[in-house]
Order: sequence, then structure tokens, then C-alpha cells
Amino acid sequence: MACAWFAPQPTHAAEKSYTFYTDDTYAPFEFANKQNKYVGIDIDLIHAIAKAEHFKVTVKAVGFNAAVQALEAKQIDGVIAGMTITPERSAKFDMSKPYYPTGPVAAVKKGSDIKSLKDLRGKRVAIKTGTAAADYANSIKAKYGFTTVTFDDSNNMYQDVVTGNSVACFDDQPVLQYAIATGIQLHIVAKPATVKYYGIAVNKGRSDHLIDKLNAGITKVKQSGEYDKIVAKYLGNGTVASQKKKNAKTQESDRSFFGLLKENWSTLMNGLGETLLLTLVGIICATVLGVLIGLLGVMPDHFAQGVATTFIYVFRGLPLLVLALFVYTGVPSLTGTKIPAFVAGIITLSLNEGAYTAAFVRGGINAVAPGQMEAARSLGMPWTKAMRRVILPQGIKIMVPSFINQFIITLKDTSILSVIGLLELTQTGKIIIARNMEGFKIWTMVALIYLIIITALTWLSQWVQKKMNA
Ligand code: ASN
Repeated sequence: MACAWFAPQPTHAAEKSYTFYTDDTYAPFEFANKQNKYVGIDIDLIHAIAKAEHFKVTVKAVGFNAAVQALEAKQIDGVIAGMTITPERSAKFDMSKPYYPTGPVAAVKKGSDIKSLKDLRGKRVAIKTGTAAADYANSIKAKYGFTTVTFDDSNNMYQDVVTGNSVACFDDQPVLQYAIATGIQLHIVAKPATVKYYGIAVNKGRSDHLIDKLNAGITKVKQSGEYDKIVAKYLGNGTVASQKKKNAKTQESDRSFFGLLKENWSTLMNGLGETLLLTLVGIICATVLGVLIGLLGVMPDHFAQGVATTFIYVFRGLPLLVLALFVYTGVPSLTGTKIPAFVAGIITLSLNEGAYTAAFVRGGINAVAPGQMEAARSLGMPWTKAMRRVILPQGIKIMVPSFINQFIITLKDTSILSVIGLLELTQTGKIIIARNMEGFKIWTMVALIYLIIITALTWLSQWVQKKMNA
């Protein structure tokens, strides 16, 4: 049955194939290139380390906070994401040797009259969830009298300052410098408060000593000169002019709506493919589960009814986002068993959509006149037979519109699963925009794709409904 997706997956650590998560927009360390492929110093570095230390590596860009949460939940093997080595992080994770110097700085919009931290009094400042720069901003917030607003990625945080909603943002110096060199209209106002370094994080106490391999790998790629080559590949000789030149190569050629659509077509279609797969498997599992629970809810048995009512109450009551995070990062941190993101997505959809399905299945059956059951029973039919032959055929007709509605909702709900790093249509849109800043055009494309699919799904369902009533 389709729900075999639920089977827990074995951990792969022993096979020397490791999964690392990274940030989604943190150029020059990790960012999507023109082909929407993730590149950057961190990406090249972890591959070079893997080669030197003879292990396989898969890197997935999910955003910094999501990456750290997945590591905490032991869903993945490590995080390489321009991650500052701090005492708190070293207490929680094994941090590798340092590889790149960094420090938090504040940036304001070009031409802004904010000249130093003192000018931030009473103003709104943008920070990024879970970062060292956000911790720094929070630590000086009372002293300088500013308030903070939080973003999940650096890009949106910068945009908030550029559009003037926030007057400043805090991020790491090398990343902000690169962003400015490549055209973001910001200006750094303060020197880095501290000098720290980036390191790679893994969980403590691993029996395979991954941290030793990473450290040995860093030493090897630094000694061989490969590391310098990687850095030069993205930063040129470090001057602003050379960064601009490097970046020019990654710029889009045609920024018109159709130019962008053509350029990002295959990436968008891959995202759509994942969305459709999630929807299809989600609908099948949710329908099976929902029908079973709905039937429990109409059985002449108080316990069965109680189970159904509780299920519907709990899973209809939880916001989908909370449920997704609970399944993906909450449960594994308790059980120690990894749940792949796709499976976590399907479990989430099955529970949530299944609860709604159960509710209308129960309601649909209850809506069939009670006399029907009484009549069937008085003819000597057992309860299950009466249900199957008399009640369900009438109940299902009542439920069909609700099923159609639920399929459409499931398709839309898959977009929420972007929080657990699933590369479905919405997450694909975010990643494209992170690179080209064409928010209006790309979100229009994404919205149109959803609408086209939903229209097709509605037509199909109406056709099925007509056939059933014929
Ligand atoms: N530099 C950030 C930190 O160390 C991580 C990031 O934003 N990718 O907290």
C-alpha cells in the first residue's frame, strides 16, 4: 500500500555517504547559479574534503535555521553554511577547524543618514533567525535602543532594508561585502565587533569520527592549495572590481517575463513535479486514512467513535506548519530515527488532510437518513453489509464535493512543506528569487502554475462527479 512510505529509514552514516545541509542564500559561500545549481565556497570545500577523505557527500540548501534544526534532530550528518564557531555552538556540536574569518557588521541603505550604531535608537533593525549576527544584534539592542524584526534568509533581510522597512540589518562581513559588491544597495556602517571563524558542524559523540575526517580534510585542501583556488574562484583577488567581474558571469541575460520563464523553466518544472508527487501520494494516504477513521467514527462502538473524534480533534486542530516541523525535527530528536523530508511531508499531509477527510466521511455517512440503516438491519443485513450496500453508496455521493475540495487544499498545502526543505514549487520559487531578485515576476509564474494545475484538477473532478451521477 502507498503508506509503506512511512517505514523508518535506516541511517546511512556507516556507508560513508553523508548528508550536509546548507543555507539557501549566502553568497559567496552558497548560492544558486544561473542554472539554479548550488555553488559557492562552502559547496566546493565540502566536496574537496569529501574527495580527500574518501567519502560521498550530498549537500542540500534548506536555509540556515532549518539546517541547524535538522542537525539538532540528527536528521542529517552536518551543516556547512558560513557557520560561525561560537562557544554556544561548540558546546552543542563538534565544530571543525576554522576555515574562513568573519565577524558581524551592520549595514544600512546606501545614502541613509544612519552613520553609526548610535543612530539606531528607536529604529527597526532586520536580523536573520538563529545566526551569530542576530545574537550580536540582540546583545546590543538594549544599549542602542533599537527593535528587531526577524527574517529566515539574508536576501529578504537585505531587501527589507533596501525598501526602507527596516533601517539596518546585521549579517557577517564577508557576506555583506559580497552582496554590496554585486549590486545590493547597502552600505556597511560599523567595523566587525569580533573576529571569529567559520567552521563545519556535526553532532557530538559520533562513532564514525566524522569530525576528524573533516578536520583532516580541511588541512589537506588548505595545504594542497586547493582551498585558495576555491576562494579565488568566487572572490577573484578580493577587490570589489574583481568580485563584480566574477558576478557579471552569473547574471541573467534576459530579464523580461518570458526570458526569465525560459531560463528557469526546467527548474520550475522540477519543482512542480515534486509538488505533484507530494500531492498525489498525500491524497492517496490521506484518503485511505481519512476513510478508515471516518468509518470508525460511525461504528456503533463508543471506543471506536472516541478514537475518531480524538484523531480529528488533534490533527485538524494543529496548524500544518507546526505539524510538519514536529514530524520532521521534533519526532526524530526524541526517537533518534531519521525521517526523510519527503516521508515527513507525506506523514504531515496524511495526518492533517486525513483528519479533514475523516470529518466529512463521518458527516456524509451520518447525513444518510437513519431510517435507511434501520430498514437494512430489519431485513437481516449485518451492520457492515448494510453500511457497504446501503449507506455508503448514498453517503459517497454526498461526500464527493468535499473530496474534490480536499484534493485542491492538499495541493495548495504542499507549499507549506517548503519549510522542511522539500524542493517543491514554492521553495523552487524562493531559490530562484534569492538569486535574481525578480520577486514580482517569479511569484507571478509560480502563482500561475498553481492556478493552472488547480483548474485542471477541478475540471477533472467535475468530470468524475458527472460520470458518477450519470
Ligand atoms: N553566519 C551565520 C552564523 O554563523 C550563518 C548563516 O547565516 N548562514 O550564524
